[in-house]
Amino acid sequence: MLYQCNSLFSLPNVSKWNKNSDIEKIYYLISKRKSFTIALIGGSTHAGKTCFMNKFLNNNFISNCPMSIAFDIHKKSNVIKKDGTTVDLRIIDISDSSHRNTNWYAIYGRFIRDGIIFVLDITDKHSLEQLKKRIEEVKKLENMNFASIICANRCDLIERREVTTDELESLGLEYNMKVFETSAKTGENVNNAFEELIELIEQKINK
Ligand SMILES: Nc1nc2c(ncn2[C@@H]2O[C@H](COP(=O)(O)OP(=O)(O)OP(=O)(O)O)[C@@H](O)[C@H]2O)c(=O)[nH]1
Ligand SMILES: [Mg+2]
Repeated sequence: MLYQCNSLFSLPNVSKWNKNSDIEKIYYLISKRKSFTIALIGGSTHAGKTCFMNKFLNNNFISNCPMSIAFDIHKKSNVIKKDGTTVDLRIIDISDSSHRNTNWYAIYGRFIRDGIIFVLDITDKHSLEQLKKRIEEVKKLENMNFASIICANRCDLIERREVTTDELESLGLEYNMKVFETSAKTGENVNNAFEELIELIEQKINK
């Protein structure tokens, strides 16, 4: 039983355990277990949010991904952080169609907890403009204490690129966010983006 728990929770410092009973050890592990909720918000339909998330979760690419409806919630346990410890993630994939409801935040805002990945489509200029609007909407929230990054997705489609590196740099500066050029197809920067966001969330929490 305890052996199973060790492997499930994989906490590094076992010397700190209360040695009274196995049950206490299990409670200790559970209390130390971290879980973050991350929302994916896009600048346009087909920006690649679902594919991006799927690459991170399952390391595969869906070439004919159906358009999302409303939202999906996915979970990934024991994600290894830069420091070698682990965290559980809940990822909320909010479909682009959700934003057509002008009151989208009232519906989906409660899902936005610890972090946001704003995703734009590098092959569509409109996606950049639209993403700025989304960021502005989120910024208006009274309790905007989320860590956030921007992912400029579809960077493998070099010949179709409409958003330049300079525009991405200005976007990052304007909103004070790190920008990653990502590809849900090749996997470029997908894990790096999640790793970075986890680190930013922890920095906010420990402030
Ligand atoms: N080449 C390439 N194609 C991608 C990439 N990401 C997504 N796609 C393609 O774009 C299509 C749409 O991607 P989705 O992940 O469904 O887009 P979405 O942002 O979830 O769209 P909504 O669900 O409508 O909000 C997919 O069918 C993929 O084929 C990428 O990084 N590179
Ligand atoms: Mg989707």
